[in-house]
This record gives sequence, C-alpha cells and structure tokens, in this order.
Amino acid sequence: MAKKQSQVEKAYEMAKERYAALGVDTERVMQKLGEIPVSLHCWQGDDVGGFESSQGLSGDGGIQATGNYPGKARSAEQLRQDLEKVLSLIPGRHRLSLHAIYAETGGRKVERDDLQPKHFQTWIDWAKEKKLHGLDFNGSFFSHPKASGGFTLASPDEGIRKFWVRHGIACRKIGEYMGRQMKSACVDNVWIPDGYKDIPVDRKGPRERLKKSLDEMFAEKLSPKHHLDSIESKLFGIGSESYVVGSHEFYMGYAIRNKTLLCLDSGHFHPTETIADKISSTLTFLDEILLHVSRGIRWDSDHVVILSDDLLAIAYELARNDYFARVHIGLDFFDASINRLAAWVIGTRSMLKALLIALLEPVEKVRRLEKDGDFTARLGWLEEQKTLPFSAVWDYYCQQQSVPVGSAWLDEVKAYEAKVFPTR
Ligand code: RNT
Ligand code: ZN
Repeated sequence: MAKKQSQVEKAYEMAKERYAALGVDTERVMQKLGEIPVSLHCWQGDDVGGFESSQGLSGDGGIQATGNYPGKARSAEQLRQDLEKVLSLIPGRHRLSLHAIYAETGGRKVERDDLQPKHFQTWIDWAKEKKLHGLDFNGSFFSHPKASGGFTLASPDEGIRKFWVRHGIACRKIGEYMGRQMKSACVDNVWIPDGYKDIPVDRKGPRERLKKSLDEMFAEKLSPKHHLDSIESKLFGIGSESYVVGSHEFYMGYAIRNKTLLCLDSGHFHPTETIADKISSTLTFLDEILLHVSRGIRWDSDHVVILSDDLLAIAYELARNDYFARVHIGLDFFDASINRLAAWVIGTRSMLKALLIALLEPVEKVRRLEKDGDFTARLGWLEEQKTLPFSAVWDYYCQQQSVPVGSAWLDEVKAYEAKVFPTR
C-alpha cells in the first residue's frame, strides 16, 4: 500500500499544481533556494560582545544592543553550541560571519593589530566539521580604548590611525587564511564608526585620511578566490549624527575605483530609502556587493529581520535579476531582549522565506504586463501573488531538509533554553 501522504505533502502537491499553471516549477525553485548561502552573523549570540574582555560592546561605535534576556553565550564554546542548535533549525547550508573580537587567544591578551589566523583555527576546524558553506570576517573597529575618541581609520592621531590600519591588515591575513581553509572566498568587511556628533568644519580632511588608510590596508593584492574586501557605509549613528566619514558616496566611489565590494546595510540610509533599490544601481558599476540585512525601526536599531515588505523587495531584486552569484547575503541584527537563538532563527528563516517567495514569482507574466504598459494589471498581479500558497512549499522544503516545519522550531529553542541556560 502506498505510504499515506502527510498534510505537508498534500498541501505541497496542490501548491505545486497551482504554481505549475503559472509556469513556475516548484522543484527547481527549491533546488535553487538550497544553493543560496546566507551568512549568519556570530554577534547576534552575545550582543556584539566578543571574548576580549568581560566588558562587551562599549557603545563607542554608535551601535547598541538593548535588553538583558538571560542565557547569553559567554565563551566561544557556548557560542558554537548555540550556533549548532540554530543551524539545525534552518534549512540549507550556510556561512558564518565572525568579528575580530571573537578571537580565541587562550586567555592571553593579544592586541588587535597582532591577531593572527591561529586565533581563529578552532572556529575554522568547527566550521569544516559542521560542513558550513564558508566563513566571512569583519575587523572590529570599536569597543576599544583606541576607538573611544570616535575616530579610527580617519583619526587625526597618526598613532591611532596606524594602529587601525595594522588591525585591518591583520584581519585580511585572517580572512585570506579562512578563505583558503574553507575553499570558499571569505568576505572581509570593514565598518568604522568615525564621525562627529555635531557640525564639523572640516569634512574633507577625515575623508582624505580614510582613503589613505584604506589604500594602505588594501595595498597587498589578495586572490579573490580566497578573499574579498568589502566596505560598509552609513548615513549616521548615535554620536555621529552630523557627519559620518564613511558615507555612501565615499565608499561607492572607493569601491568602484578600487574594485572592492560595497556593503549595503538596511539600516544605514534614510528611513524612507530601501537598499532594495540600490542593488541594481550599484551592480551597474560593481562586480559584487555584500548585503547586511537588518531591520531599522526609526533609526539603525538592528531589530531582528522579519518577513516585511522591505525584506521581500530585496529578495525580489535578487531573484528577478538572478544576482545570486554577485550578491553576498549577510545578516546584521542583534536583539538582547529575546532569546538570542530564536532571534537568529527568526531572522534567517525570514530571509530564506523571502527568497523562496521571490523565486516562486511568476515573473515572466508580470514582466509582460509591464512591457505592454498595462500598469493596472501589473499592480493587480503583484497584489494577487502575495497570497499564492508559498507556505505549502516552505513547509515541504523544511521537511525535505530535515528541519522543523512551521513553529515546531520554537519548542526546540524553548527546550534548549530550559536545559542549557540555567548552567550559564
Ligand atoms: C554598524 C554596522 C556593522 C555592525 C557589525 C557588528 O552600524 O552595521 O556592520 O553592525 O559589524
Ligand atoms: Zn552592518
């Protein structure tokens, strides 16, 4: 007797037919989705604390994690343990993005300009063992006495500026090593907090210094097979409301001229601007970009990513233009007020759901309507497709990938919390 079809399978069969009638092959879509890696950010697990000291995020970089939910990972082992759980609840094969402050130095103090690949060997061995798609990296130009003046790579103090240049160079060596070890290029992203709270007189000087610092940092050519430089702009931050040295125009210019990647963070523009519209613009002039998918509420608040219109707009841009080989999808949010594993799972599953919905779009149909100038039907269709049965495909995809279907992942996170958190 044929095996009884589960609810998930029944719903999928119906959805499959519905999509097929619109010219969409759900099997192909699921295969494609399975090939798209998302880079999970390690810093969601401990509120951007790192393991350099017990102090954690100092706030001198204008980024802030709020909340004090219990159970925060206090060591690399704990963070890896949490990540293993999280990865078991997310379909697909993904990457991990590390920050320099997550180095493992065996209890010894190692200055940031002295960090070496060996300080990340345990992470690399773990990533290989867990068969991660790859590792990405970030210099940590904040939460440090030499960043407390608000300036790092653009500092007027030559000693401070040089220190951060050396940090950037150390990070590139680490990133390149990670890329070689993982056999997948490491995206090494640079974000600095440099800027002024109040109106400056000299807007030019700091930018000249930042350019000089980047030139010095990037002087050694590294093979894109192993390592990709990326630079991240920002409109303003807490404490840099009036002026940010690394503005969008600044880094866009630098990236085009020097052929680096540009990082677009969802929270780093005016609240009415979305990064979705910037993808095709920047990719007209750049080979590749990095996304920091985040959710800003009224400011760059780094809320957990949810299935919002903004997120969908990003996913549609990637899918409609098949940009997946040129756009590295990274996550960048941190919420200390809810279970941190749940935050990771919610954000990553939302990102993947958005990609699935976008890949399931009967795009040729809508394109034709647009080409014919039938904007009435275009709007009508865009609205209709919002309620196509993507959730049946999502559930089936999760089942296929042996991860919890629906909200079942929540029970697992709760059980983990009950078992593990009291020991922390
Ligand atoms: C800060 C930037 C940056 C950081 C992480 C921790 O505004 O978005 O990417 O969030 O590097
Ligand atoms: Zn970011």
